Order: sequence, then structure tokens, then C-alpha cells
Amino acid sequence: MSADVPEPVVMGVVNVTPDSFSDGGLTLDPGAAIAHGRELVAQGAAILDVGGESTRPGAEPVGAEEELRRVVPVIEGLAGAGARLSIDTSKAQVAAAALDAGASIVNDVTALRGDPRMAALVAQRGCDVCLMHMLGEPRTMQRDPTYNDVVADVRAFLEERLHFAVARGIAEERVWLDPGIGFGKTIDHNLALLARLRELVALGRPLVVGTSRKSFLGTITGRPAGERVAGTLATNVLALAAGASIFRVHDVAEASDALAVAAATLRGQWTPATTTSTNR
Ligand code: HH2
Repeated sequence: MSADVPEPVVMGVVNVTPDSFSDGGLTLDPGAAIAHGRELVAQGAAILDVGGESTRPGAEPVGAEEELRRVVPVIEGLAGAGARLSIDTSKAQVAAAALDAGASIVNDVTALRGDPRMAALVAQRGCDVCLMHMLGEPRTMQRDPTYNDVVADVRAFLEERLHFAVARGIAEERVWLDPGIGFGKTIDHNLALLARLRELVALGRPLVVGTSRKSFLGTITGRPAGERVAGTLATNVLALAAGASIFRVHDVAEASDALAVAAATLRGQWTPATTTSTNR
């Protein structure tokens, strides 16, 4: 299986929000957020995912002006810091300003459903885009989520969104897919998706996995958000073995080490990474 092991890419989370579920308020000040981002690059993040609106269950939406005020100075401050920059937003206006300020990836948790102008923006700019599955919307998504077969349903959704993106002029090579762990899913939905991740990898696009500190890890381990790094690493390593390649995490140093060792072990060989390309 060695040839099939992707080069793991660590995407560090930079939340500029007062209310994110595990780190809200820590880096609301732009200077603190920029310093945190630089620290994550030093720890091994190849991508920084900057977000100004919490999507935690029950979160209230934030207006575009406020989101812009939070994220643009942070993107500007992190441009040239040594990592690619991703903007975690579902608003085209915010994505456009972030791309202008130095971002090259749009991480849209609504998978181009939240803002009718987003697909055209991504197509026109030629940037990478992450399309994530979410059932419902953050305010209500954890109220009794129901699927026929969660893995088949998420796969069909991602396939449809990929076709939609391509039909709107986005190059297929620019699209990444994400099962949206915790977004309208029970613990067993999350675990089924992680156990059968290969069925999503089979769609042929880079798979992003965001399990970091999420509540299903707390349910299993009994630990609060700040103590879920070991649980996060377990899911990351198993996801790598299943073919996922991009790992959205808060704890970058730990994830970088775990994924480097896991990749070498799965290959049965250590080859120093020669590229941090995320286009594979
Ligand atoms: N999870 C969160 C936010 N954005 N984007 C992608 N592509 N995949 C994810 O799993 C994902 C995401 C939620 O985590 P966090 O940013 O820590 O919390 P909050 O949304 O409360 O800011």
C-alpha cells in the first residue's frame, strides 16, 4: 500500500472569533491571531485556515462587515508567513477580500450553497476550494440529524457539489472535499464516516478531515475540548491510512509529528518530504 499513502498536509486553525467551541476569544485581537498563526507555521502547518465566524452547534451568524473586520487584518498579517492561507467563510464578499489580502484557498462549510455569488468568485479567481458536507445549518444542525446511510448520503452530496462546482467553471483540480465531521451528525454518524472514509477518498479529490477537539472525542474520552489532542491524533492517523491528505487541527505540533510518523510507517520507509504541495 506504500505508494498510496498521501503526503499529509496540516492545516492549522486560526479562529478570530469570541465564541469558537474550543478556542473562542483566545485570538480575537489581530496581533494575537497573527502571532498564533506564525507559531502554527513554525510547528509545521502548511496551510492556515483563518475564520471569523464560529460554526459550532447553536452559533449565531455574523454579519459580513464584522467578519471582514476580524479576518482581513489577520490574512494581511500572515501573508508571507510561510504557509498558504485559507479563508473559512461562506460569504463571497469576505472570500473576495481575503483573496485580495493574500489567501489562496476558500474553505466554504456550505459547499457553495450559502452565497449564490461564491461559485463564480472561486471560478474567476482560480483558487482552491474546500467543499464540506453539512446537514442543515449551524444554529439547528445537531437537532436529531437523520440519514439513510450517512456515508452513502455524504458521498452523494459531495459528488453532486463537485459536479456543481465544475459546471460553474471551477477546475476539478481545484476542489477539495470534506465530510464535515460534527456538522449535523451524531457520534455514530461521525464514526461511520471515519470508519468508511475510503468511500469518500474514492471520489478522487483530496480529502480534508476536521476532527480536531470535536465533541464526539469528548463523548468517548470524557475529556474537555482542550484535552482532546490524543483523540484527535487517533482519528488523523487512521484517516491518513484511509487516504485522507489534509488535516484541519488546532494542535499543529502534535499532528505534524503523528502524521509524519504514521506516513513513514504506512510506507515502511522514511523519505524526507520534498514538497508541501496540496494539489495531489
Ligand atoms: N470544522 C470547523 C470549522 N470549519 N471547515 C472544514 N473544512 N472542516 C471542518 O471540519 C471544520 C471547518 C469547526 O471547528 P472550529 O473552527 O474549531 O470551531 P468554530 O466553528 O466554533 O469556530
